[in-house]
Amino acid sequence: MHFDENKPLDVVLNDLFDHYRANVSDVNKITQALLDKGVIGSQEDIVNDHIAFRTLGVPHLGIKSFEKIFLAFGYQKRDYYHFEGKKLDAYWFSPPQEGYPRIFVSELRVQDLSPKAQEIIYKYTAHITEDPVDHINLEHGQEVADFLQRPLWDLPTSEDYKLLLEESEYAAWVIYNRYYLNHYTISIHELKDGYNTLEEFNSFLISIGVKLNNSGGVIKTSDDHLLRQSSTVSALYKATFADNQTLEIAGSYVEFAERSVLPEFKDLDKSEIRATHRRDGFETNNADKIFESTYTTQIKGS
Ligand code: OOG
Ligand code: NI
Repeated sequence: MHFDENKPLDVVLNDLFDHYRANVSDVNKITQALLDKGVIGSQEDIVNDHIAFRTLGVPHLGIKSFEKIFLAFGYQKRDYYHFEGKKLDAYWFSPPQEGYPRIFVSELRVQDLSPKAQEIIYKYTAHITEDPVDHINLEHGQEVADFLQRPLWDLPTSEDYKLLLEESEYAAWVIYNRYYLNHYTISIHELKDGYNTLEEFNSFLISIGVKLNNSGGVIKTSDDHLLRQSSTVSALYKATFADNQTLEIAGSYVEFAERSVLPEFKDLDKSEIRATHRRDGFETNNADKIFESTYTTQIKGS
């Protein structure tokens, strides 16, 4: 994906992707292998199904604050999802026009954590008493892009990080990685024959040595069978903490989505099928397992 840079949203999406690609080696590895095999002619041929962000459910840092950016860019807030065991809430946002990715934003239910975990999260975030987003000019793409790379709170100590990790892997991820882009998602159904089903695409990924999340099975399938998703497992990154300790921790990952044509459009000719004819939105049970792409159980497991 690459946008023309004439709109603030284009600048933001390009900048997010550039930083993400520079950090997550699986992104270039997969793109290069697709180029080498002639599946795509350039990186721009990859259709980005959605991008995802994680937030903390404390005043001024949750979805209600974060969403202002994308609502200003014309995104629409859609369905709500709840993840009881993981103590998360989420919404997805549909793009202002075709060709732009959906956005999935989740939020940690901080009030449901232990007093100790809450105390750690508030230690880093209590100084934020206004929505940080309110202080940026949303008409200025580069300003928004820079904001999304700027830490809003201090680096945690390794001790705080480890305490959070024991109780909520998601909490530990956000306290270190902040609003950093969590993943982008390759639309598998847009690729050419031989690569446009998740079974075929996953064999290709395995053949180039990419490790896949196997929580609940490698392919996560929605109840209506129309949305199928897989994802890589995050690499481990050497991270330096406020106390100068270093730990190997999870970063971002890559996702793959296959959206089938809705039953009412099943008789359309292949050449007539557009994005609007396919299954939209997300699925709680798929998402629940995809979150684990940054969890120690997936990273350390075989
Ligand atoms: C998001 C996990 C859910 C999806 O497409 O359902 C998800 C996350 O790991 O933050 O990406
Ligand atoms: Ni996703």
